[in-house]
Amino acid sequence: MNKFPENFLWGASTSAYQVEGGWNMDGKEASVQDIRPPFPNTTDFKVASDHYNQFKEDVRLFKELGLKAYRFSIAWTRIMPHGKLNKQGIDFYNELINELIENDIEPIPTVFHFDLPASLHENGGWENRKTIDAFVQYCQVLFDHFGDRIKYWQTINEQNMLVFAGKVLDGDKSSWKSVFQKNHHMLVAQAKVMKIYHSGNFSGKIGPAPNIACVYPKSENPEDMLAAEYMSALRNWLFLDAAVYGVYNHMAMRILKSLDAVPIITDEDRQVMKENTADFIAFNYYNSMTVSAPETSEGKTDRGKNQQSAFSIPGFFKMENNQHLQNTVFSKWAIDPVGLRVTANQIYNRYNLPVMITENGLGQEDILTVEGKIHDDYRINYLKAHIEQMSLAIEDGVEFLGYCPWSAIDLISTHEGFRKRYGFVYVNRDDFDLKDLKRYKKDSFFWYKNVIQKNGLQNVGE
Ligand code: BGP
Repeated sequence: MNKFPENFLWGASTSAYQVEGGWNMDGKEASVQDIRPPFPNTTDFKVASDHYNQFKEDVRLFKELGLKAYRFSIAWTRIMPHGKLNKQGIDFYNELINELIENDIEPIPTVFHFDLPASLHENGGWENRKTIDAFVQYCQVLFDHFGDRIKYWQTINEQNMLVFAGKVLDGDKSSWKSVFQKNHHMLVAQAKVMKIYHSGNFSGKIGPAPNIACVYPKSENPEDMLAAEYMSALRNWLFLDAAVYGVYNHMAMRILKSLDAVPIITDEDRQVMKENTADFIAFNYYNSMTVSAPETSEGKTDRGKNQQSAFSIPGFFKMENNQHLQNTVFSKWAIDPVGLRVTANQIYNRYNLPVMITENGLGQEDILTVEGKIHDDYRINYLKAHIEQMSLAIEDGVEFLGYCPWSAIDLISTHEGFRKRYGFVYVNRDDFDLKDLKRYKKDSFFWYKNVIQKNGLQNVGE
């Protein structure tokens, strides 16, 4: 059980708005996350884990954990507040990147993770084509300032979930028609950014970071299989086919037609997408989906409840529970480590590009004992089972670059507050009491450190 390449990037993940805090410090503009009301019984993102102020201490902990990579996101609102370059924003990420490199940790940035600048949002956000230009301009600044040190860039985090679960992720409740137009603009923006990256003098790779989940048919009924293929086309392949082949997936397009949601696509858009494609695929994996064929093509369509929940499209597929799988405590997401192996193989089959897992993890409430310990064996079990399946996928032949579970340190969940924790490092605060924000190492910290040291699970002794 030790099938990991020598240079495998054992890492961990965060995103800017969920971990940094400092929401209006040093010239930062508010993002959509800062201006929306918090969910009931949760906190806002204004302080988060205070990583903006404590990043040096955090990187020291990441070093102690043995991380070979740290996947984080850059806040657009720090770099280009109101469209103007902000030196303090550049300085912050320069310092973070340099600190990581000095500690032998590969910095793996995502350029956009759910935190659109409020000023762009007020001008129509992604529905406005001008946001494409703003994004390209912002990314050019990133490449110019950090491109000399970055080997792996990710464009947009979970673009597919912004489409299907926007209500929860960035407050977007718009119609299918409008959301697929936004989606199209993001795809064009991504292609343009890959273009400027590839035409610059950079030696790194760039790729998308969608949330990909294999979809099972509820039964062996061929109609259920067809339903699963439709959901996969819409939820998964639409986004990766666009990023890797530069085209719209035909089955997804069939669904968009039936939803009256086909976007306006210009000839120039088609060309830029076709000519500028990804070098590798980062993907987030938390769970799998199960669907059946709907009895009727009538009924209400709804965008997903949250990013890991299934959804139904009348006439194409209907969400189902999978009786073979257990669910997480929060949100009842199906826990499916084998699904990770299936998903990784499906991606590699279709695209034949190296892959990296940029999120995978278990959100649960943790208890800090009086001795300052956190016994999170549930998290260890979850991660261990997924790492096992990843090693089997590598044995199958999938070219894996790395694994960055969510999350390096406790941070705020997208919609379930601070009490839903994912980190290897505990942050001492609650939803409404900031306490001392002190860091504690969880049991999973010591366990993962051992996995990294051994380059896999062999001899770890669990
Ligand atoms: C992914 C997002 C992350 C993260 C994670 C866990 O979809 O990319 O930002 O939050 O899900 O989800 P949650 O925070 O809802 O528990």
